[in-house]
Amino acid sequence: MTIPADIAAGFQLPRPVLDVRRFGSGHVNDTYAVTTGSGRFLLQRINTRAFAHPDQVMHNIVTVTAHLGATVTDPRRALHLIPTVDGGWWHVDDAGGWWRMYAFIEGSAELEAPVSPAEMRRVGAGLGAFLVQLDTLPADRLFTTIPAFHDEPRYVARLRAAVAADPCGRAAGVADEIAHALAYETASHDFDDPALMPLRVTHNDAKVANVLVDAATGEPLCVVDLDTVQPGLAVNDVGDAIRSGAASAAEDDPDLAHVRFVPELFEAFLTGYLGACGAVLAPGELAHLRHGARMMTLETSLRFLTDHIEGDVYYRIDRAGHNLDRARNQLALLDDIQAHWDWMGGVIARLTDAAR
Ligand code: GN1
Ligand code: MG
Repeated sequence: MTIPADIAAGFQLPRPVLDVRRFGSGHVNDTYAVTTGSGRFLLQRINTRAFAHPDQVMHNIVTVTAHLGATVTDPRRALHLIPTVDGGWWHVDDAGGWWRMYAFIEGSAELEAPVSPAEMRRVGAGLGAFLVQLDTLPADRLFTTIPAFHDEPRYVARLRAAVAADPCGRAAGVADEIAHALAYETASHDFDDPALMPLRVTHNDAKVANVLVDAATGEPLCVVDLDTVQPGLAVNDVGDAIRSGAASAAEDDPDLAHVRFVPELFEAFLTGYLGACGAVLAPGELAHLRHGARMMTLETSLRFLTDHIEGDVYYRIDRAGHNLDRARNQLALLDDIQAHWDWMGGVIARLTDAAR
């Protein structure tokens, strides 16, 4: 059994370590807050089921944090890795677990739906600034640590394979949800053509909770949870922010009467985002912003539903049926995004004209 307090001792920390406790809301990695005599730190175990090459994940994080750190003077505006006692960036425990540590960003807050329009505009500004900062880091400097991570036709195929294998006998009970998700199969091909948009260094898990804001002023501080940073499409980051932030409820709210797409939050996000990075985006990216929202909501629908059918093997769950609740919630949001399709196009045309 690995004790996080022992692991913490493997990093270059001020002594003594006073307290180690679970922290945060991630579904994949394990995160702990480590309190020392002078300052707090964030200790994380990388989930090697999700990330088969943790050394490549760490290469990407070291590269990106160094690039971001070089452009900011306020330490709260970039993540800082803490080296191990022997000068590396990660510690492998006796059980083969991979651990890394960051300085804790004090006085920060993590947002979760429902957020306010002012908050959503700041999330947009924070994510747009992140894109601008990383525009000067060539995507081929990073490894693709999760191949085909946002390849929706592959997630459609995986859902079909899970239904065919049906390892837990759950498929018949979710026939309606399966049909609902598969009704969006055509949309899953929206980004099949690689010439549509440039590959950039993108976050790939850009939900609003991953844009830390100042707890006192609400200003965006820093984009966190960099494990999935790899070559990708900017519009998928836009889509993740919209599905997680322009929604009236958290992604696992089981009461579907709560789940709505919130038009003013979509507009607030894009106002902040395009204000920060509109000048840097390519025409193909500007043309596919709303497709990103549909694509990422479809993706979470497919992945949560597949995980439910496969027996909850990927996402951490806190209750029976949690992944099914998540899937139903995201499908309801997907329908409401689709219902606003033309409206979204009008808003994007207006905002991109204004940015020109
Ligand atoms: C996972 O672990 P967390 O919460 O950062 C997942 C994302 C999903 C998200 C849904 C590596 O992110 O892709 O969008 O859950 N990360 C991975 O909340 O699979
Ligand atoms: Mg993540």
